[in-house]
Amino acid sequence: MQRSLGAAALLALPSVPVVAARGRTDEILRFDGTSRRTPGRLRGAGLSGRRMVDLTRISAGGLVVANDEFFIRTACPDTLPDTSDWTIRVHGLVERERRLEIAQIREAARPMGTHLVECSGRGVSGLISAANWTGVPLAELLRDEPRRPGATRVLLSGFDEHPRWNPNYDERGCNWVLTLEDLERTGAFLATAMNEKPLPRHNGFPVRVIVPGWYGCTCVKWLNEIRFVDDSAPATRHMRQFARRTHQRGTPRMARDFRAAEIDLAAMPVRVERSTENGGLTHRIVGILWGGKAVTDRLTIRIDARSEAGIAMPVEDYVHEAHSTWTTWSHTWRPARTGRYTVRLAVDDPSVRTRRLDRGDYARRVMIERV
Ligand SMILES: Nc1nc2c(c(=O)[nH]1)N[C@H]1C(S)=C(S)[C@@H](COP(=O)(O)O)O[C@H]1N2
Ligand SMILES: [Mo]
Repeated sequence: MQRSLGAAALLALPSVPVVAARGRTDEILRFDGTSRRTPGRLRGAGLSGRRMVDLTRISAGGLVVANDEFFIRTACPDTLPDTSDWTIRVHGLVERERRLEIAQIREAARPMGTHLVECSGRGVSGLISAANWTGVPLAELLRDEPRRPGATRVLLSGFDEHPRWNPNYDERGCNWVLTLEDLERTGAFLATAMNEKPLPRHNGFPVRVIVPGWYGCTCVKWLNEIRFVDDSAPATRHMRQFARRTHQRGTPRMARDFRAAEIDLAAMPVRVERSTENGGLTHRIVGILWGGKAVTDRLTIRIDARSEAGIAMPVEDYVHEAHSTWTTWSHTWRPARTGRYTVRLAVDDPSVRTRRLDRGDYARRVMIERV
């Protein structure tokens, strides 16, 4: 039985169709909307610089995305100053302002585990990746900071001075206000390395924030400021722009009215593998599963034809071992006829919050031309 495309597949898998040895034709069917932009390559620069991951090629062996393939949501500003003596300004409601030096952070850095980052905007198009991170927990760095009364939160901000930007279109600036409790609870950390190598420039070199389990818009790159604030701190422009995408109620004016920007459990299909076995066609839907606060074994799949709704069935093949990163799943499928189908996943457990799945954000369509 073919479980997935095998270990080294993330880089090695050629584009469709694949003609395999021994006369057997294997074909990869893409879901709609997969190939609109060239995945795997950095397109554009500065604020509009993007690199999508080619989710069609994700396999059980490629679940830690290599540094030159990890998604990029905003490329490094051309104006980034010299990084050799990078410092982070720690100020606001503290006894004494100070500069946290990059050398100090590197010295304390250690493995932080594998964590997934997803852009709250466009997960379907490949702005999602996971890596092994190295860094220092923010709670540890800030726990003993002599602070002034009322300092309950920190505003984390990065360098975002892009020489060219279009205020009508580009979202410039990245910052987020987290409570000191959020830092402890999430294990938010300052990352200096990704997959045992220094952070790539476009992923925040020399230092970025990773908030495990929260959307990418909280994971500030090129971090240069930590400001202690109190409960009256306003929400930033960036936070308000991301209010909807992080499931806030309306667009809160105050940071304290923002809820945790948590990634709910979610899953989506990424490809259909078609092979000829014993003279018949076998379809296998392969997908990814990520997010949430606990692992699940209640993933279900529903496949709707244009004129006929399917019924939810337990997904056949997956092992969900860690909710801090993603995993693959697969499911055999025998489409009765040709046509367009919609595939959607759900979790058959009312105690698990799945706002995006419920809303149909990750429902995807595929065309079946042969059965
Ligand atoms: N300084 C800065 N940090 C940033 C951003 C940004 O534009 N500027 N974009 C954020 C968003 S919206 C996402 S999804 C993540 C993406 O991280 P990546 O580009 O390393 O994949 O970075 C976040 N950090
Ligand atoms: Mo994002």
